[in-house]
Amino acid sequence: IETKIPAQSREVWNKHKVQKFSTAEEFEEKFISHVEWTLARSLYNCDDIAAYQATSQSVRDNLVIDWNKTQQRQTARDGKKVYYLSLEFLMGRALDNALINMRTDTSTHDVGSTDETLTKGNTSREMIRNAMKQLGFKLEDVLEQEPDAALGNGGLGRLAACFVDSLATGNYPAWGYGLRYQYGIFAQKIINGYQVETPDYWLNFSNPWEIDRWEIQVPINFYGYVDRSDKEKTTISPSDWIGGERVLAVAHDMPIPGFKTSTVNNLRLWSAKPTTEFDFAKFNNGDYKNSVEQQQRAESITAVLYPNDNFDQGKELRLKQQYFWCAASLHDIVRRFKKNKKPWSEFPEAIAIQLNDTHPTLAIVELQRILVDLEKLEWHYSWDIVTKTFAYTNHTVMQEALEKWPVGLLGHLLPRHLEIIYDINWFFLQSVEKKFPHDVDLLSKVSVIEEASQERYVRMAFLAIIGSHKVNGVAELHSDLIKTTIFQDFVKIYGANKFTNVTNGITPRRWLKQANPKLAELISETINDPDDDYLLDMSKLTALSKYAEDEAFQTKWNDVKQFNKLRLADLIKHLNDGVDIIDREHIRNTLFDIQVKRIHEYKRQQLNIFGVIHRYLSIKELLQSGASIEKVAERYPRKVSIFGGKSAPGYYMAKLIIKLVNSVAEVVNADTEIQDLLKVFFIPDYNVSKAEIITPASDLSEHISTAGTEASGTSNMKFVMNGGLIIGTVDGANVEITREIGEDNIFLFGNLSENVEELRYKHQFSNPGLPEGLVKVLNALESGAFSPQNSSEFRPLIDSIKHQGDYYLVSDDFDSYIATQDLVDQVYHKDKKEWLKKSILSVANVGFFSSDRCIEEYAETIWNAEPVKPE
Ligand code: Z16
Repeated sequence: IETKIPAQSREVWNKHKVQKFSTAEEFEEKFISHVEWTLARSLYNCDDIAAYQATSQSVRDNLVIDWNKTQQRQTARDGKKVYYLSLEFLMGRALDNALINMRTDTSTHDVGSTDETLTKGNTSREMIRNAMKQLGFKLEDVLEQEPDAALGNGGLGRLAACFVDSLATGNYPAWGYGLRYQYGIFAQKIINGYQVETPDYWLNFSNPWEIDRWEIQVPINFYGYVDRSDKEKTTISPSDWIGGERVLAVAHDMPIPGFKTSTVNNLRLWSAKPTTEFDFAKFNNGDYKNSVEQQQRAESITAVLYPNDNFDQGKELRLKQQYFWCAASLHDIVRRFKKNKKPWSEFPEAIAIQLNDTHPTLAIVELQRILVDLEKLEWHYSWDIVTKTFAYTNHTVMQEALEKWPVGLLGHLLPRHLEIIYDINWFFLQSVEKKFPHDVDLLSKVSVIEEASQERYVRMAFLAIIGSHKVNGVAELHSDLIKTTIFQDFVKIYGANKFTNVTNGITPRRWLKQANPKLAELISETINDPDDDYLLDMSKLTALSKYAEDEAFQTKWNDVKQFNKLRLADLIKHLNDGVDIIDREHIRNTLFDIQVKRIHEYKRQQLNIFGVIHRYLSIKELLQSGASIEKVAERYPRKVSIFGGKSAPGYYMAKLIIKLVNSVAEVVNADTEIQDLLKVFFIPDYNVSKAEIITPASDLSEHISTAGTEASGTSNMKFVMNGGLIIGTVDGANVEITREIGEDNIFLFGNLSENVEELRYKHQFSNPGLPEGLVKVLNALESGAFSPQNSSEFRPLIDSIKHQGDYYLVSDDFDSYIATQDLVDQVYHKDKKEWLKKSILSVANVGFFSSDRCIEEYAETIWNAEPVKPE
């Protein structure tokens, strides 16, 4: 590797080579120097926040050393590099994760923990815990100071975060590319039962995890026009795209440590800033204010994350974000490639780019533009390089989520790119015409340009398919569905091999070891794996199976669950202004039933809350008929129903569902007659760090989307990994979870995806009569039982079922849902041993859902990339 430093100076550099801290002593020294020098504070004003900053800076110093070495190694080894383009990275907190992944493993097992809630065997984390104690701090309190990096909406963003963890753990030379939003997903407040959004200004305190690369600046252009006035010219040059607006993309890097490896990968996030060339024309005209406003416009590009999950809002600023990020990333990738002076034909052997949904589809167009306009390569030669480089992951079949941009808008913002899109489409349609002559219908169906209405649109998913060599869905059912529905014509054109499945996964480091230290400890002890190697090879968990019916083991297993339920009860009490709604006495015999995810009609939180209302009405009925509370408890044993999740700010129905949950909670929790048989709670501001407390505490979690609508779901995997059972529909990854853990260990219900279309069709003509139980629920709602001030408040929820075709099939699945919930009660309360057996067997067989497996599949079947292992 080249360097500008003269050879004779190297000795000096080597003599003063920086070193990682590896003992408690060395850490303490670092910590104090960061308090004094980096923070300019001292012993006298070092609070928990300062301690968090100093600890993070110290840990980061270690990571940066490995980061540098990793980058040098990966460059020297010259293997295929993988770039994961995602508009969202829902990282959560970094410090605890870094402590777990780092495992300096230098201080040989200095256990000395007084707090048994933490696991042993994790040397570096333990070492730091003890060192912090020496310094006068409690690690757990310090960890709580870190704000979540919430640069994502839900599943898609969290998936990207799990992927970068697994990429580093698997030693893949891989970078993530994204945007450094100043505001992450909004913080959710619940006021009078309604969601209220407040801004998440997460960079309020300096962020110790980012390394600002002010020297890496990429100019990005918008608007203007393509100058074709010179009739002599046969090609277009970048300089022919003139006028318009110019901003700079600045790089910020976050180190991504792998688990039990010194590989530290890079997550590069771009922020927008104005160009340094001051607008002299305006300035000289005395229009200083206007000139400054122009500059501020630049920064607005990376100001805020769009808060929609599974919905395309079609805003110009969003398109601007997408191009800004694609262009900056592509420029960066190409710059690094060119350093090697390889021929362009080798680009696809050197680089794989994965598109996380259609959000980065413009990267395809941008690379084609770079090759054709800048590098002056022939069109088809270029296009061959492009399609060999890219692969596209689809995450949804829902129409309202599929991105399409008005041609006018795209052409206004990116005039040259629209031309290239037209050319791509032209050559594509020619090839289709050749294969299927005179099939005009087919041509219009697969055209990148939709011309159905007055307004013409660019269909981004079609462009992504055409520009990629592989397209994958995220669970088997979903991957089958895209082949038979939204992309069926492309299967006809390209053949079925272009379309493949890679079932999603989650990182067991964060979602087991970090979130559930108690369970991790019990596992490592039971399967005799003191170094937690099972976190790298989850098939080791199958060794738990033989204890599934072992009573002593079941008791320990149950104790862990009890501990985690108490931990959640504490959180809920804290979030409920210190008022405890959960009966601590009976927590062991109270079923924790949890649904936490984005609020969306297709995810059917309304079915869940209708079920809760049904249970409440049934309890009341029994009591009114004279049954004793003990008798009622036999039929409806203790349950706490827990909800959490954000609604898109403009999503009326989702917001109404949140209000309904809170209204039901208010009535049910205040009803002393039912005693503690039923409680309902909505956890405000569900996020990654809350998920780490919530997930381990579930007895049962709900994954009850209308069949065929949830592409995969990933929280289902997290709950199973933490010994929770699932009630779910035959949808997304629930299907493979059933296959892996066994159908005896999951509570499935509801109609199958193959029948959805027909059921929907039927609703349009007749009202087949709603199930009796649901009618009771809707009547109660209509009567204002849960909205005394405004009895028509929940009318739209009722109408969507009764009068608007019940698109999400709540009425069709209602009875089967209630019956299955009854079955859940039966097992949980009448046969706890059976329940525990199911729980243990679930964890024993959850290994498939590690994102390590998932990344390996991408590497082998899509990227053709290999790990670069540290010596
Ligand atoms: C998203 O979170 C998902 C899909 C999508 O098109 C857009 C967003 Cl922001 C989710 C899916 O809904 C979910 O089923 C899946 O598990 C997740 O992406 C990761 O693949």
